[in-house]
Amino acid sequence: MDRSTPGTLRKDAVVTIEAVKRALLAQTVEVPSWAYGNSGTRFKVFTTPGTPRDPWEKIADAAQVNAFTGAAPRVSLHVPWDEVEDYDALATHARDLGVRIGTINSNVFQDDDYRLGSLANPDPAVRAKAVAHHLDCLEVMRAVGSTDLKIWLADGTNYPGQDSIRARQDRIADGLAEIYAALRPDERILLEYKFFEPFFYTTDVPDWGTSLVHCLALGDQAQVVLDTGHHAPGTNIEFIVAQLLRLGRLGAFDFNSRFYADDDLIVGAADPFQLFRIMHEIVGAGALDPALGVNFMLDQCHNIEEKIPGQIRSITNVQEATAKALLVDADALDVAQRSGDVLGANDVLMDAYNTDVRPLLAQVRQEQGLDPHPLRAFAASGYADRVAAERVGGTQAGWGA
Ligand code: LRH
Ligand code: MN
Ligand code: MN
Repeated sequence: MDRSTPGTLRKDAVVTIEAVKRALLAQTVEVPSWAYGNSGTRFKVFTTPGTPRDPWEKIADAAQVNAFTGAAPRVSLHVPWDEVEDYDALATHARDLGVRIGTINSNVFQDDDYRLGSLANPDPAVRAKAVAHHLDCLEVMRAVGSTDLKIWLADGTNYPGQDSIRARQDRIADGLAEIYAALRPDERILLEYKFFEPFFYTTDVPDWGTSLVHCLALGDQAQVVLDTGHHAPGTNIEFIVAQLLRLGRLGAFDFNSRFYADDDLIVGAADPFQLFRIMHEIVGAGALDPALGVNFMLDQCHNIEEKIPGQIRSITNVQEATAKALLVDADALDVAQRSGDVLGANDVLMDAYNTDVRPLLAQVRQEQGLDPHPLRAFAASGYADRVAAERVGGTQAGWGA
């Protein structure tokens, strides 16, 4: 796309802008149920008025995020944090509020039995318990009409020699294979990695390479989850995105942002340029298209800020990064890259990044019949005051409880 002035949208580039708008309209982001609960650090959990008391209320809050952004139609659940008697009824409740239940997250990190790990545990009885939990999660998944099971294994060791690194990999491979064998053809395992925490010497699935190795061994229905906060500082995340996309193994993102480690802050808050670079790889690979199967999820906590506005801001941050990535002049970039025009290529990218896309997104929302300013509209809706009056004794977001 030509530009008359750098950083502004050319008025006659109508076709391109229409295509960008269509892509933005089609983009959806999945929100996590746990973002609506109180959370904090091991030092203090701060509560906010009106915090949901159960999964039903968490879904109601998530539906508000969808109502004001038009872009958050799915909610991830975490089991057992979101355990209910009747999952069918929970799915109906979600649908009644205009959303649906998305990815089911297993939890094998909050039970005393998992002190030495879950699927990697040296005790076969504990490993069997961890496999059984995942099979239960598959049942939840089916009851709510979802097809994705996300697995994050907190397994690891704290001291050299504590356990065999190789044996633990073998145990994880065996456990995952048991879970994978129970999948139906339209279902997926999404395997997340994280470089450290809660263990500090070895982590059993610490990086995308290890996750990929396990996914490749399992089969096509196993893909990698990239949580943006789960890397060592300085890691080039867009490189990982590009590589996993090449291999057709990028299953999903857990979006959040970080200044230090797994901070779980609002996506795009710490490093909007990194989020743009990630979305540039996504757009370049055509992976905004849902057919490629990349699920854009948030995995965040709102320790001190209001939760629903925090989620709304997260969605708009993803949309802004996506809009900028869609504005990259792919032809000009290609020409510059092929001719070895280092600064020219960089200029094409930066020109898109430096474009103010907020008016464009406001227009897209207006055309959807939404308020162009979701945060302001939510604040004016009175929902926060209403639930603060109605709900007494909100729960925590699972961990730190
Ligand atoms: C682990 C993690 C994983 C969990 C979530 C609560 O740090 O990113 O995705 O399920 O946090
Ligand atoms: Mn995560
Ligand atoms: Mn995390």
